[in-house]
Order: sequence, then C-alpha cells, then structure tokens
Amino acid sequence: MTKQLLICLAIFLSLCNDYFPAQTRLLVTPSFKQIALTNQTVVQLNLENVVNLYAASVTILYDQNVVNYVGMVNGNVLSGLVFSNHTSNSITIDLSNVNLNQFTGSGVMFSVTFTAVGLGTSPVTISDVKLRDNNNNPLPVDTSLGSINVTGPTTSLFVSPVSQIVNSAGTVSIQILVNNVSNLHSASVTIGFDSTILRYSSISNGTFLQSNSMGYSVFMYKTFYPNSASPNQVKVDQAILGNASVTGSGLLFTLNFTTNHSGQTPISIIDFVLLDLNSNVISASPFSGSVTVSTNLSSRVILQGPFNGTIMNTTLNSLSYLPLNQPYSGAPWNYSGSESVPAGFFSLHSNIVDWILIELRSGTSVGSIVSKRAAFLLNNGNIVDLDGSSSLSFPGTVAGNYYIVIRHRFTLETWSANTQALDCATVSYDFTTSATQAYGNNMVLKGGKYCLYSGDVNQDGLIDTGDLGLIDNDYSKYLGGYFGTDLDGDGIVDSGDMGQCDNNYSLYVFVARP
Ligand SMILES: [Ca+2]
Ligand SMILES: [Ca+2]
Repeated sequence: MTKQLLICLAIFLSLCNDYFPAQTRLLVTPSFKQIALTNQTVVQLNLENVVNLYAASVTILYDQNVVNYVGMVNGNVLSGLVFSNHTSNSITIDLSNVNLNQFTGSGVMFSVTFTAVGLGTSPVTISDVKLRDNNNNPLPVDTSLGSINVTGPTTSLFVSPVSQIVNSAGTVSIQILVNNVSNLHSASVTIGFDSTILRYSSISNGTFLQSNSMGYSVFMYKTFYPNSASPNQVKVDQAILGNASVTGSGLLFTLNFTTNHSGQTPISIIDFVLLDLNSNVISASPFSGSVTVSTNLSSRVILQGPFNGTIMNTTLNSLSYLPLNQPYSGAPWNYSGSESVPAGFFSLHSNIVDWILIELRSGTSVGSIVSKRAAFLLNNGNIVDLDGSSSLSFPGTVAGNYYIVIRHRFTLETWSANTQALDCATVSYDFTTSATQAYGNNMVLKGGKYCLYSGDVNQDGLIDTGDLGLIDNDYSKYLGGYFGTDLDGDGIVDSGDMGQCDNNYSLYVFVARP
C-alpha cells in the first residue's frame, strides 16, 4: 500500500466522522436485572453520542403488577428543569436546560427507581422519546433500544393475593404458591392469621405436587393450633406418594376462611420446609400477605334543600357540576381521602345527587373519629360507595359501636341517635323514618320524610346570619355552578336558597351532638 493511499484513507475516515457522526442512542441500563420482591432497583437511561441537546421527553412503560415507580433523579446530560408525570404503568419525564446550554456527548439522562411488587417479568420499555436542540429542532435518536426485566427471587413461597380487601361478609380464599422450585417432593407450611377477623373453614389441595410426571397422588395432613375449633394457625403437610418430584411454579394449597369481624389480619407464613426426594432442604424466600375485612354500612338520609317531597333533585349532576374528586379536602372538613371517579362517571349514574361525607365516631372529640369516607348520595337517599350502587365500606375499620355522623357541604352536621354495632355484615340505618333516628331529634319533616337541615353554609354548627350573608353574597353575583350556598341544588344561587336558610334561622337550628 502506498503512502498516498494511506493518506487518502485517513482523510476519508476523518470525513466519515464529520459527515456520518455516531448514532445517537438512548439505552436502558442495565438491560437485565433480577431482584427479590419488595426490593428496589435503579434503572439508568443512558444517552450516547448526542449533539446540541437542549430538551428531552421520554416515556417509559412497565408492568405495574410486577414493579411500581418510586422516583427519578436527574442525570448529567440535562441539569435544568424537570417535569415528570406517572400513571399506573408509565412514567413520562420532560427535561430541559434553564439557560439554553446545549449538551454534546454521552452521559446519564436520568435514573428511575422501581420497587418489585409482584412475581414475574416486567419489560421496561422506552415507548416515546423526543430530543430537541435550543432552536426546537428535533434530534434523531435510535428508539428501539431495549428493556430491563425484573423478576422475583429464584425460589419463593408466597401468599396470593398479597393483600385483599373484602367489602362484604362472606368467604375469603388464600392461595399458597411456590415459585421457581426444583425437584420438590414434599412441603410443610404453617400459616398464621387473626381468628377474630377470619375463621378457618377448609383447605383444598393444589395442583402443583399432583402434576408429578408419574401421576402419584398427594398426601395432605392438617394440624391446627391452638385447637381445631378456633385455630389461628394451620400447618399443612404435603408429600408426593411415590418416587417423584416436581419443578417449576404452582399452587400448593388453597385456604378458605369466613369473615368473622371487620379489621385487618396478616396471612403469615410462620414456618415452612421444602424437601426434595433425598430429603435435602430446598431454600426459598417466604412472602406473607394480609386480608382487610371492611366495616359495612347501608345508610339513608334526605337533604332538606334538594328534596322536592318525593326525591332529591339531581340538577348538579345533569348540569355536569359535580366534581370528579371528593370536595371535602379543604377547610372546614380537611378530609384527605383520595375518593374520585373517572370522567363520564356521573352521566352513567344520573341518580347521584352529590358527594357526602360520613364519619364513624366512638364519641364527640375529634380524636374519636374512627373512620371517614366521602361517598355518594342518591336521589332516593341511599348513601353508596364509589361504584354508585354498593353500600358503603370502611376498609381497615375494626368492628365496634360507633355513631354515624353525616356531613355535607351546606347541611347541618347530624348524628345517629345512638351508637350502632357495626361490623363486616352490613348494618342498615335509615335517618328518614323518624325524627328520633337523629341525635336530639334534630331533623325536619318534609313530604313525610325526616330530612337533614340545609343552610349551615359555613359549617359552624349553627344556621344564622353568617350563612345568610354568604348566600346573599353569591346571590348578588348571580353565581351558577357547584356552590355550598346553593341549598336546593339547582345550580344557581338565588332567593329560593336565601328563603330556605332564613326559615331555618328563624327556627334557631343548631347542631345536636351527644
Ligand atoms: Ca352556620
Ligand atoms: Ca339554588
């Protein structure tokens, strides 16, 4: 090869670098990772060979049944403003530099932390990426870049579902599964639970050991602690009745319970031994679970203002004034619940009058509030859960004797006459049938129904000039919409609302508490 040819080749290669720069790529790093349940892992988004980058937007998809998004940390590529938005199975991150600096080279764009919530494999996929320079020109980037897989531990024994909420009295089934086991011949598993919440009823053999290639049947023996009549632990011994073993993942057995009382119980794997054909112990990681049995209440109230003598009007609903999120987050309610419904929900549930707030209280002090829920009031007076039809459930509330306290935007706080014994079996309480259903007989008769007083707009427990002033103020602005001063719920604040409040003022109406 001549010297001239070598020089030509060198010039050509240098031109290639100038005119065919290296491909810009965004890489999920590492591309594969294995972690145990409940552990966290960090995934980096590494950017290679970018030129004059000013802003970036990246969406990452994952399987929310396996991993959940925890948070993100900005990298060294774009150090400026960060906006992120995540749904149940995606995270979108927008980055840009504040001072119009541009980045050229390679580096970490950002890091995302995930936590493992379920066994299985989740892709971590870049679904959409947009890179721009400071003239808002798009920069080409290779987007078919890879994924990261997150799996559970090699061998595990786990309760499924990990957590479940039971909203009505009845039966509860718990599966005990083994994951990624090799040559399993026998298993002994002890499950513990709170027998005041769940009563053991039965057990059924799983399919995993029975799937042995020889078709041998499976021995199963149960031991109850402290006794068989009311156990809070069940030890289950299983073995293949022959010279065979199974490999893989599957169901060992299913435990069936009946709900006893509302509350929460762990479903604990207290002890376990997995053995192969040679009686060697197979090590595995146990993952326990829990069951929450809700306290359930079927209650009925009628609001004086929106009640026309037959039903309550649903004008706020039909005019699309009802908010999608519960409206009691601000003062004076300061309720932090996250109750919400999707757009379009109310048009499918046209019998909903309004959001209402229900407290279960053991006494009158603020500290006696045992549970609180925002729910829906139907035009017939029924208070229902967020599906628009079920009676109201209070997950995590232990069975007990509680006052039922009804609160609503412009309604006088009203208490049940007595405490009610509430539990997982639904208790009905109808305020509308008699004045004596409310503490202090504090209701008003209208159209044959006992109604909660309307007009405590400022929620100070008294219907008076303070409330009248607020209504008058909104009336003077000809306000239409979702307002606490609209006592009849027709979507406008006017003299009808004034008259309603004035009438209750003249009756000197105030809250009655035990
Ligand atoms: Ca008031
Ligand atoms: Ca009105």
